[in-house]
Amino acid sequence: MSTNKFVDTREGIFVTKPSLPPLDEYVEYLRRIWDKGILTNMGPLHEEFREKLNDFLGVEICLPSCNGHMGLELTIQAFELKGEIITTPYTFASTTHAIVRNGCTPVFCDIREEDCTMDTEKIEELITDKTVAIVPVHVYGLPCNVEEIERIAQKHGLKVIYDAAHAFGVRIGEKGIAAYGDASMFSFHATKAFNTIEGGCVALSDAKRAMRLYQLENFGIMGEEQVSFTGANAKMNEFEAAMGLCNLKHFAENIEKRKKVYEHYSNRLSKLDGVRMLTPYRSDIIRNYSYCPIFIDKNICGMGRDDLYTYLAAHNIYSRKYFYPLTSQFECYKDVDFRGYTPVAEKMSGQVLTLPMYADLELEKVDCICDLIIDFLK
Ligand code: T4K
Repeated sequence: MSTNKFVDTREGIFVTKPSLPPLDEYVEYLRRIWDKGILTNMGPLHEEFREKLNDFLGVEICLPSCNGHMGLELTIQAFELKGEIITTPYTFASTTHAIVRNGCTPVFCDIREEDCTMDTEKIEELITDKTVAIVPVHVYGLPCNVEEIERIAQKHGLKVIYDAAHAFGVRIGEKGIAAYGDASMFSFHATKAFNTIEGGCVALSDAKRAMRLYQLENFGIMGEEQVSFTGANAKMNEFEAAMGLCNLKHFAENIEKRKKVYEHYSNRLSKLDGVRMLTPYRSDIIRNYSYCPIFIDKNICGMGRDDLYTYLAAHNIYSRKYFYPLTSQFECYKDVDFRGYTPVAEKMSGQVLTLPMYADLELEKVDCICDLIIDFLK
């Protein structure tokens, strides 16, 4: 049997690199796991991490999960949604898959050029009597227009479940991002600004739905002899919770480092002809600098995004095209006619290149990457 190799083992600078805590801090937690012999199934470190997350996100209920995707998929199930769900195709496979795997139909709303989030002016025209929810994406950690989404959802009686996979630690003014919508899913994958190796969490305020989600994460088991729901296995294990407890201590410092990297890129690239970077929809947003997307306008630069991607790769700089193609263009959906006209999403998807971005990326390396981009576009 041959296996696909997923993890990139080339030498070079990659789009991201996981933040790891000092090893001895992690080993301290490992000792606790060894002492107790509890490795998973909502053990003591899971519970400690859960409480820390509640405080950090400023929410009453927050449930860790084995990854962000299962958190989102099971949240849709916990809310018992059946029908059409308005979402955007400018996202990772997970968002659309979570909707489809629940037997719901995604209806694609276009995005805004300024920040690639859902264009709230286009939502209402997509609502029908089958619409049950909106699943917007805080893409790259840039918040959607949460006030407008809330207004529309209340007017039409729709649930709002945010794909906040990229948005851990983001704030809108005084409020943490998890305060908005009926639920928000955060991803703690190795490639994210905050990681638990694999992992994620869902913040939500409805205690009944939260209890359902908790049970769905453990096969729908209610007691030793009672299984009430067709759940899955989406529990975060103790090793992941330990990584979360360690990384949380270094999160603020890591975001400061990311900010420096992002601003360095921005100073050097954002004013170039034909190159654009994104702007949050409000000036009081505290960002987490999850990603560094730039958009290349071929009509102005002469060269397109794909040319730049190849050029950088030839210099061992491995950028990524997050998010190309749109999820609506995936092979697995080629025979499905999902509703939605998304020309802006298509345009942005054809122009985007996400540059290497991580806390320990040296500014000299950022300069080398910028020099290559500037030389290439000349
Ligand atoms: N919603 C949105 C909007 C999302 O973006 C995601 C995930 C989800 C939902 C679902 O959340 P999770 O279920 O994943 O928690 C990566 C991540 O696997 C995925 O979490 C992420 N979004 C997506 C945007 O990116 P790939 O397939 O591009 O990852 P991969 O393995 O190519 O890694 C990218 C680069 O990172 C590599 O070139 C090298 C570096 N890397 C990667 C890993 C895994 C490392 O240096 N060390 C590592 O351990 O999907």
